[in-house]
Amino acid sequence: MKIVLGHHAKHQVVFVGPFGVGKTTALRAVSDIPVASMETASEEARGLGDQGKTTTTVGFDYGEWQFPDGARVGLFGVPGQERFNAMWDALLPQSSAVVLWLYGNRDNALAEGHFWLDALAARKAVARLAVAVTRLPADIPDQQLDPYRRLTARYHPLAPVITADPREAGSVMQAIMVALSTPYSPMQV
Ligand SMILES: Nc1nc2c(ncn2[C@@H]2O[C@H](COP(=O)(O)OP(=O)(O)OP(=O)(O)O)[C@@H](O)[C@H]2O)c(=O)[nH]1
Ligand SMILES: [Mg+2]
Repeated sequence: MKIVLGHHAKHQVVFVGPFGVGKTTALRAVSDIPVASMETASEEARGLGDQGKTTTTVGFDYGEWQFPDGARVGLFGVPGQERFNAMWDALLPQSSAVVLWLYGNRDNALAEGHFWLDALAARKAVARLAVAVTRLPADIPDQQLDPYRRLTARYHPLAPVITADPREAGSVMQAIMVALSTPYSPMQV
């Protein structure tokens, strides 16, 4: 039996963002290997999913996807709940890129964005970043993303902000590709 220690993916993309936004869903939508998830039942999660989310990530999710140039991409999903932030410390410093998933339909969405961008900047980890805003209609006027763009630019002047649906593979692939092709910029605190 061939024993492989560690993963062999060339890039490592980490999905971060608030509780229940869709990090695990997004990873499952695109992974071409069975996803390993460390989840547990959660009563608090129940109100968050459209189909009744009943679990929350307490460790991390791992999946893989193949970039169009053939390179393997390792995908990690971290817990959205801050009490499990040891996983953020473990995974962010070695990431090649980060996709920050945010809610597009919550009053506190920008405050959540602020919190997460601070968390990324504090770990000085991010070379490449994309922000993916969920739960918005596909035909939304582009300028509705401007508040997210202004916020993001304060931390990473080159990071793109897009709309994406974590349930749609094409949408998640786009978010990953955009994150990996963002020019390098250290996060500004
Ligand atoms: N209506 C709607 N539901 C969505 C959308 N994106 C995700 N969901 C649902 O929201 C839930 C997200 O759950 P998870 O993928 O477990 O979220 P998570 O970010 O991994 O959560 P934690 O790991 O607990 O922080 C799922 O039930 C998805 O089906 C969206 O764009 N629209
Ligand atoms: Mg999760």
